[in-house]
Amino acid sequence: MSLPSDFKWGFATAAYQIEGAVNEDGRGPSIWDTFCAIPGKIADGSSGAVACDSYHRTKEDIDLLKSLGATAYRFSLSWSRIIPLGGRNDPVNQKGLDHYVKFVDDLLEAGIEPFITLFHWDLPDALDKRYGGLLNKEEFSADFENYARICFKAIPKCKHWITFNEPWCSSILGYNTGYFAPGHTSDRSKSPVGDSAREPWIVGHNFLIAHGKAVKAYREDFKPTQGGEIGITLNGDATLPWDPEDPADVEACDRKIEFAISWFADPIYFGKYPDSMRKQLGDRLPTFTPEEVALVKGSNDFYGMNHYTANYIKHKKGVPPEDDFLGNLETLFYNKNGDCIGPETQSFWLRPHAQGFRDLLNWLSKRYGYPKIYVTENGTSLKGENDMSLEQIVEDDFRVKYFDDYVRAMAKAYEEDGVNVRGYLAWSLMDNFEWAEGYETRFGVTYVDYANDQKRYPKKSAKSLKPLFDSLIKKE
Ligand code: NCW
Repeated sequence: MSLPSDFKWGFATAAYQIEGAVNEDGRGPSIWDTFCAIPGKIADGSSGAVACDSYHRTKEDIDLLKSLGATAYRFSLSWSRIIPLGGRNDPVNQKGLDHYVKFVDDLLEAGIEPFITLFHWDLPDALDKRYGGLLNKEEFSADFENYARICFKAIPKCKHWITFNEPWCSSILGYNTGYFAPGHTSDRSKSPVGDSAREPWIVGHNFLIAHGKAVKAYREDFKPTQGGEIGITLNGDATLPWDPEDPADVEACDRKIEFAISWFADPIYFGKYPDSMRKQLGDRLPTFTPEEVALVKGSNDFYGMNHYTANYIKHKKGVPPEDDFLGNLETLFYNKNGDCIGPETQSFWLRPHAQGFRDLLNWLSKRYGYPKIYVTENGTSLKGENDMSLEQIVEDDFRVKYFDDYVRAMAKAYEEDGVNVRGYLAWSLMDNFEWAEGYETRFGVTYVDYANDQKRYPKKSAKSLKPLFDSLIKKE
């Protein structure tokens, strides 16, 4: 079992989850600032207003990364720090941009390669209010391209760009279930525009067009001189049939992945949506114009994979409701024989099952022709961690085992299955604002004491990754 000699590994975070300083140096509000202010939306009533205070602690964070041996760090830029009102005719906030330029310089000086995510869910609020934000294809994609160009130009030293993080989450959780910002649901008493049978598919389409435009801009105007690479990060769970003897359940396993991953990846690799989605959604799923196909098809230099969990899949009989987004199936943690997929965590959607990681790496590789893959997120929360003493928290053997199992499954996929995986970023460098779950769920390899000046305490898992990767990465 091994990994290639140029394999990069490290940790990942996102701006709104760690930075805090939401009113400083000219930053404008994002849809998450607005969403957090609505009572009942965040489990503990919190927000990212202070978070880990990373905006003020860049040196401390880089020292931490260095001490853990990381060779790469994935973080996101806050669009509303760089362009507070978001749009292509709105002013650029030089202070916000300079913050990231310096951060990248400091990372490189520490020998850590930056992987920059341009968008990790925190759309400038002004764009949502001005023209409906992600729902407006022409405006959103033009504004995103403009924002991306400003970042490419200002940060030529970054060689790995990710356009969007998990567009599935922004589309489905933001425009169907209402669990994430901007919180649209079908319930028109709660959302004036809410139409969860259509909006998520429109938003997904608009992400693809905006991705295509940013990639085209990068390839034409920046890549020739900067020599970097660009891709998108998609999330998706591994699937196992609830009843392996039932062909309908077996078929539903692929459909589940198609509705999560291929929704975005098929247009990027093949120029069209999956047949299973078209069949169920009909004309509620937008169609690509020939110009859009040309823009989107072939627009990944690498595939960014976020992966956490697996599910047993049971086909549902009958016609699915119009607002179904899973593909007419149920996701379960137990199968027909009562076997459990994996132990509980603090996240209702996450149960470790490392073999699923290897299986999904293979599924993606076969479908998309063995693309270069960066695992841009992988990690776990831990049941009850928030209620433990500090002494117990830092002894996070559960998380150590999670990383050990998952990283070894990935190394097997590379060595034995020919999967072209080239990097791994563990989620997350530190505990942070876990969106609708607030601060109650901790994903960090570093404990953050929010009540005491955001002091950081590396857990056992933080220190477990360097020896693990040292033992797996081939020496030159
Ligand atoms: S919440 C979420 N996550 C976590 C988050 O911290 C990170 O920013 C994201 O990239 C860890 O990785 C991603 N994913 C959303 C999962 C929610 C699933 C809900 C399904 C309901 C149908």
